[in-house]
Amino acid sequence: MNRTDLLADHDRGGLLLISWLNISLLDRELLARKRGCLMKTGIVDLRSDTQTLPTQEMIQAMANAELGDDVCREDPTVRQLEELAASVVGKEAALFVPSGTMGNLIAMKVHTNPGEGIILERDSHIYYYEAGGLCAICGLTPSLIQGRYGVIDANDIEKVIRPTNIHFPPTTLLCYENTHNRAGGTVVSVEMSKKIYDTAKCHSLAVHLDGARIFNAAASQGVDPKALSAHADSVMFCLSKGLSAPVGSMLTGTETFIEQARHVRKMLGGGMRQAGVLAAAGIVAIIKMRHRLQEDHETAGLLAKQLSGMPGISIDLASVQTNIVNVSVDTDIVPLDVFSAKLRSLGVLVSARPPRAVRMVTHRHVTKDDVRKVVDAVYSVMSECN
Ligand code: TLP
Repeated sequence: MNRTDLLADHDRGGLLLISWLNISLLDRELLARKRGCLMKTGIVDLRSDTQTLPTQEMIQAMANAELGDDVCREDPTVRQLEELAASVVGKEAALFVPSGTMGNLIAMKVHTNPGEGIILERDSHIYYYEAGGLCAICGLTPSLIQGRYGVIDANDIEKVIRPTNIHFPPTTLLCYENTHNRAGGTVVSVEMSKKIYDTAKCHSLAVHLDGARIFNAAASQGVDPKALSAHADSVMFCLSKGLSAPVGSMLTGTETFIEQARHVRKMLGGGMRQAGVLAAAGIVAIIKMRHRLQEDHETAGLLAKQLSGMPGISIDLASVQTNIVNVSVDTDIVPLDVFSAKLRSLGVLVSARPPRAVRMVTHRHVTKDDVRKVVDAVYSVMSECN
């Protein structure tokens, strides 16, 4: 990237605060890649599948999208996306929301009242990564269950439901996650989903599925996503992860639920105006991009196999079921931050999972050839530190 290019970006308002002299070579490469949308630069970015950039087809669809004010329900492209999203997971209706976090938050708010109790897996995204919204905004008290590979055992649900008693918050909602992010993209089977749902229903609980990566879950089992979403009253899924849309998630459920959700979305400031410009990319994500996810799973499997067994590295191969690989590092050999920094200097970006692991996520921009580069980089860091 040269100075002229940078200034051109500067003119567009994209890089106002970044001076040419202050950005590292790596940052320059990252910027170049972002500017070029899909330009390959040699960096392997495994931090998340949220790093995927829109496809050319998405950009075209965004440029041509028919628009209107979606707060007034006048954006035809958003309406089309919502119908498509509902049908793909077999629900009556859907709502386009800015993020997965907001989708989960709205679901909790609609299903519960402040002062009630919610059941979650101990490492679930809603509990661990969503800024405490369940307590701060919904006023819920969480009861946590330790899952196995992120999957709740239905028998444990009863153990955390408190009896009806003046001292306890009444438990009204159960949320589960498929695939489970922190457990390593692990999958809840159709059978387990049914057991969880049936048990929750025996106790009159509402059930919400954080299906940010439900299409990965479906692809890895070779089932229709509807087979999984059937075992939840509401389902959230993301368009902006492995599916490559730049922004947005879908919340789905009954018509009544979505009507209430639309109101809560407005309350939270998530009502968007000409959002069809984003929804257009979401439509391509659902129609096209979900069908290629198995490729990412194969790349992750290859990566995991090639890294496991390397001195100082360990991977639970049973946890590698979709596109996430949790890699444990012997921190007596190399501290985690040094490991990540050294990989970064070799052009491999990972996210830290302290105290002893990093996460590597495969997606559309990570090829099977890149796996070689990552394996060589890890080998080089471990040999240097040993
Ligand atoms: N996960 C992100 C980070 O927040 C960790 C990632 O890089 O994986 N549910 C699940 C299971 C998720 O993995 C995520 C995002 C969300 C919800 C929230 O989605 P966004 O980021 O759109 O709010």
